[in-house]
Amino acid sequence: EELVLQMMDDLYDGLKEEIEEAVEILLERGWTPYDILTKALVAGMTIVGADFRDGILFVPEVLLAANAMKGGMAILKPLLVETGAPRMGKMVIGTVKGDIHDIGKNLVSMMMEGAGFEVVDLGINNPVENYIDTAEKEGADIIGMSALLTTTMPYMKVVIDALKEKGLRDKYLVLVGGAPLNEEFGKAIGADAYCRDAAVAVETAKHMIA
Ligand code: B1M
Repeated sequence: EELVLQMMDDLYDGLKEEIEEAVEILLERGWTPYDILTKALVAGMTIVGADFRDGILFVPEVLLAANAMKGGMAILKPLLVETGAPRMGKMVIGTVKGDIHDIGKNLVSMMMEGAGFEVVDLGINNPVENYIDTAEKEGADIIGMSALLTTTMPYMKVVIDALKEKGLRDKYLVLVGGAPLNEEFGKAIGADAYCRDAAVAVETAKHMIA
């Protein structure tokens, strides 16, 4: 669809209002929120990511793109987070210490809420205590961690090791995700599962909680 290609351009150029308008138009045309999210917004951000990696785009431009993406996500959020779904369990989720990427985490939060999970979002740059203290205080079932940097993903093991030390590891389902991770890494650090994307996070949580 032509509008989707236009959205990819607009996301690339960080045009928030244009993105918001296009999201509204696709909704009117009967697109599902999930398809808009994955086929337009996430697909567009993948192109931004490739050019960022290749030194064609720089941080200020990527920030604008991220901001435009968030504008689109804000419209989709209430639609993805439909009320009335049965309560499935509670998840504490955050991006790990040293890492400020939050778009993927926000997406996981939204989709988990949409699937009926209660979500406590810790935001970015979280030390061990934030995860453990909040999970304990909130009576959570799941701890979710996100990392987008190869330099911050090892911190997930620090959190899991701290859970083990405190004798709390088995109390929680620990799910991890983020672009640089893989199945093998998830196993190596002792997580219950690596989640490739937000949909997999929802399916995994449903499957393992039930
Ligand atoms: Co950054 N950045 N960035 N960045 N950035 C990456 C990650 C990078 C791969 C770009 C590149 O070089 N190609 C690269 C990392 C390289 C590496 O580690 N090997 C990188 C770098 C280097 C950096 C800086 C160091 C750049 C600098 O300053 N020189 C810096 C680091 C700052 C820090 O964190 N300390 C930095 C900064 C930034 C911005 C601030 C400009 C911005 C972030 C804005 C924001 O998040 N609010 C940014 C962005 C936007 C990106 C890219 C382009 C896009 C990330 C994104 O939002 N993707 C990214 C390139 C890329 O990933 N291709 C890049 C869309 C999102 C929907 O996908 O986050 O993967 P993702 O989430 C998916 C899944 O991974 C999964 O589900 C999500 C949805 O399906 N998932 C989970 C994620 N978390 C999960 C948690 C779960 C489950 C599933 O828990 C249960």
